[in-house]
Amino acid sequence: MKPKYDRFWLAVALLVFRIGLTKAAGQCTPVSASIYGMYLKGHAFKTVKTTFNGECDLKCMEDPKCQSYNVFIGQNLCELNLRTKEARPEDFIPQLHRYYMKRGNDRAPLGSIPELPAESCGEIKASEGDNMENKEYWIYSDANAGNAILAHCKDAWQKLNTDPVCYGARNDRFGPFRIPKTGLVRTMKLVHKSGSLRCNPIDPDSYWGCTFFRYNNSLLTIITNEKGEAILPSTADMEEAFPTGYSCTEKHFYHLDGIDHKTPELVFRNLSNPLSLSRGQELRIWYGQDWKNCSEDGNNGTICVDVFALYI
Ligand SMILES: [Ca+2]
Repeated sequence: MKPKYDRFWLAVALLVFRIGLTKAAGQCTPVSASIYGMYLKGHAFKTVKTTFNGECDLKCMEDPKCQSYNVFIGQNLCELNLRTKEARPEDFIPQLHRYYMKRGNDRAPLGSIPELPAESCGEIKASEGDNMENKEYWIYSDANAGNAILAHCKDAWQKLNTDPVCYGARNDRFGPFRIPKTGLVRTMKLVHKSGSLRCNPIDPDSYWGCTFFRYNNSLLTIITNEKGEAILPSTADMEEAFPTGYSCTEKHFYHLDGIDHKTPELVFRNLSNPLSLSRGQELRIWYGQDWKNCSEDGNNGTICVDVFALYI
C-alpha cells in the first residue's frame, strides 16, 4: 500500500475515533458542524494543500494552536485559523465555494496555551463564553510587539495588580500599581480585599467614601496618573465641592448608582473616550481628601484592593 493510502486510512480511523469520543463525551457539548458559504477572514496561520477529504480536519487536530479552518471547495486547499468565529464574529464573512469548520472538543481554549495568546480577556470571553474560567490566561501585553504575558481574567476583566494595592486616607499614602498591558481601556473596577478608611474619628468607616453627613454618601476613591491627574472618574464626572467656609473647595467626590460605603466592588462608569494606557505606566489610587490635601488630619485606616480593567 502506498503511503498516500496509509494516510487516507489513518484519517478515516481518526475521524471514526473522534466521532466515538464525541459521543462518549456526552450530550453537553454540541458537535460542531461545517458552515457552507462562509469563512473566517484574516486569522489563518497556515495554508494547507490537501490530497484527500478530511485532511484539513486532521491537520487542524495536529496543531494545538488550531481553532478552526476554512476549506476552499474544489481547490484542494484549506486554511488553519488561530480564532473561531465566536472570538471574531466581525471577520466571519460570506464567500461562495468555501466552508468553515470549528475544531471539535479537543480545541485548546483561546489563551490557554502560550502559542495561542488572546488580545484581551474580553476576546477570551467572546471565544469561550460560559466555559471561560476565573484563572490566568495568555494575553498580548502589547499586540504590536507580540509579547504575551500570563494575566488573571475574571470574565472580560483583566486583573492589573499581583499583590493587593493598599492605600491610606492621609499623608499622601496613595496606592501605586503598574499597567501590565498596552491598550485602550473602557473602564476599571476595584475589588475590596481588606481594611477600610475613616474621614474622622467619630463617623463609621467606609471602603470607598466618607460617612460624614455633609458628603451625602458620596465616594472619594480616585484613580490618577503619575502626575496626580484624575483618570477615573474624570474631574468632569466629579461633583462640585462644598461652598466656601469648608476647607475642601476642589472637586474630589462623586456618586455611582448602586455603590455604597461597603459595596464589595467599586465599578467605575464607562469612559466616553477610552483611556490609552502603556505597559509599565504607573497609576495611583487616592482617597479624595488626601489627594486634595484637605481635611485629612483626622483621617485614618488602610484599605487593600485588587484592580481590574476592561480592555477594548
Ligand atoms: Ca495629602
